Amino acid sequence: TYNVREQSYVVGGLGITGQACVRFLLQQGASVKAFDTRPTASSTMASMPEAMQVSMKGKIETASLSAAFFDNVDTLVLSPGLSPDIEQVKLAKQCGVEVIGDIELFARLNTKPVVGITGSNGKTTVTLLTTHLLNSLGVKAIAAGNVGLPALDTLDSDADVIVLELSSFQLETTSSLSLCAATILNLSDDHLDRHGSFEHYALAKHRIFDNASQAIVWRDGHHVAPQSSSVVQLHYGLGEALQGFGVSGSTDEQQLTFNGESLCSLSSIHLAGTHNVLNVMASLGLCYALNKSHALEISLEAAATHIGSFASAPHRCVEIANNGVRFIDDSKATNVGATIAALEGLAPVTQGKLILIAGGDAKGGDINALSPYLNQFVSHVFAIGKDAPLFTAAFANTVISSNLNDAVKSACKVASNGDVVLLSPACASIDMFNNYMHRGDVFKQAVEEVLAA
Ligand code: UMA
Ligand code: ADP
Repeated sequence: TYNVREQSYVVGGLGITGQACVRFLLQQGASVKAFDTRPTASSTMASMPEAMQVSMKGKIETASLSAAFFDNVDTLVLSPGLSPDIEQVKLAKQCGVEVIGDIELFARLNTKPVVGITGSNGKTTVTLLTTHLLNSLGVKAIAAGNVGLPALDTLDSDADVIVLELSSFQLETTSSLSLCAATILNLSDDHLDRHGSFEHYALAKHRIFDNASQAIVWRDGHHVAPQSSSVVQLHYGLGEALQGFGVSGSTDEQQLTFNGESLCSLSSIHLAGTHNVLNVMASLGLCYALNKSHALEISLEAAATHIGSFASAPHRCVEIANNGVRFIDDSKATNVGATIAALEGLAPVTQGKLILIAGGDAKGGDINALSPYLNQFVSHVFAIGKDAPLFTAAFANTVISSNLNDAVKSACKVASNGDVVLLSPACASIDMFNNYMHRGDVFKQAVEEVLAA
C-alpha cells in the first residue's frame, strides 16, 4: 500500500487544489514544500488558512526553483492549472522526482466506488445530476473534482459513492484511477492552447477508461468510446434503440427508453435543449452501471422520477431576466461546442430574434466553426474581449463592444418583445474577468441596470 507519511512532497500551485493537497499531506504527517508561479502568489498565500501559513512558513518558493529544492523529494503533486511542460516540472523530473496530480494521489488512497465524468461540455451538469439522482435514491453520493470540491477532501467523508468530474488537465497526470463507470460525454475543441492539438487533448481524455470497468458511451459521438474491448459499454443517444438508452414516440409525446422500454416522458426533463436529454441519459447510465457492479439497489425507474427535481447549475443557459425580452446567462459556455448547444437549444423556443453576446479568450479554438450556426440562428453578435475580431471574421453582422456592459446596452437597443439576448461566449473569461461566474454576475448586473434605467 501507498504510505503518504513516509514520503516527501512538493505541491505545485497553491490554488484550490494545491491548498487541499497541502492540507491533506500535513494532516497525514508527510513532509511538504510548495511553489506557486503566479505573479500574485503572495496574495494567494495570504488567502491560505492561518494554520497552513504557519506550517508552511519558509517552505514556499515563488521565485524560480533550483535543483536543490528537489533534494530528497519523492513526488511533485502538480495543480491542474499548471502544464506538465513548464520548467519547474522538467527540473523535478531531471531530479528523479515522480510527477502526479491530486487525482492520482486520491486514486492511490481511495477505497470507495467512483464514477468518473469527462468531456468537453456537460461535465458539471452530469456530475451534479448523477449525484442528485443517487442521493434521491438514498445512496449517499458526493460530487468532487473539477466541479469544485477537491477529490482529496472526500477521503474522510461518509459517502457511499464518489462522483468525480475530471478535466483533461487532471487526467493528464493520473494513472491509477480505477473507475467502476466512466464516460467521455463529447469531444470538441477546447484547451488547445495547452494541449497543442485535438489529438493530444483527446488522448488525455481517454485516460479516463484506463482500468475502468464500464463505459457509458454516446452512440452518435465522435472519439467517445473506449479503445479497449475489456471495458463493457452501455450506449445512449437521441434515436430509437432496442439496447441502452434511446428516444421513441411521436414528437409531442416522446419517451426516454431503456432497452426499448419507456422510462419517462421527455417533457418531465425540465432542462433546456436536446443536449440535456443526452446529459440525463449519461447520468442514468452511470447510476445503472454502479448498481450492476455494487448492488446498491438503484432502479432506473425510480431514478427517472427524480430527474424533474434537479435544478440546473447557475450560468448554464439560465434565464436571469425577462421584460418581454428574455436574457439568458450561459457564461459557462467557454468553448465553441457549448455555444452551438445553446444556439441549437434556444432557437426552436425563440419567437423573435436571437442576439448573441460572445468573445473573450478563444484558447486556440476555431471560432469560424460557429459560422453556420450564427448564420442560421442569430441576428446580431456583440463581441467582447481579446478574440472579438475572430467573431467579425465568422459572422458579418458582428459589432465589437468595448466591454460586457456596452455589449448589453447595444444588445438592448436592437432587442424587442419576443427576442432573446444570450450571453454564450464560446471563450474563456480570463482576459476580462476573474472567472466565468464573475462574467455571469457582471452580465446580470448590466442587464438589471439597463432594465432599471
Ligand atoms: N496558476 C499559476 N501558477 C501556479 C498555479 C496556478 O499561474 O503556480 C494559474 C493556472 O495557470 C490557472 C490558475 O492559476 O490559470 C488556477 O490554477 P490551479 O491549478 O491553481 O486551479 P485550482 O484553483 O486548483 O482549481 C482547479 C481547477 N482549475 C483548473 O484546472 C484551471 C478548477 O476547475 C477545479 O474546480 C478545482 O481545481 C478543484 O478540483 C475550474 C476550471 O476552470 C472550474 N477547470 C477547467 C475547465 O473546466 O475547463 C479545466
Ligand atoms: P462542463 O463542466 O463540461 O463545462 P457544464 O455542465 O458546466 O459542462 O456546461 C458547460 C456549457 O456547456 C454550458 O454552456 C452548457 O449549456 C453546455 N452543455 C451542457 N451539456 C452539454 C452537452 N452535452 N453538449 C454540449 N454542450 C453542453
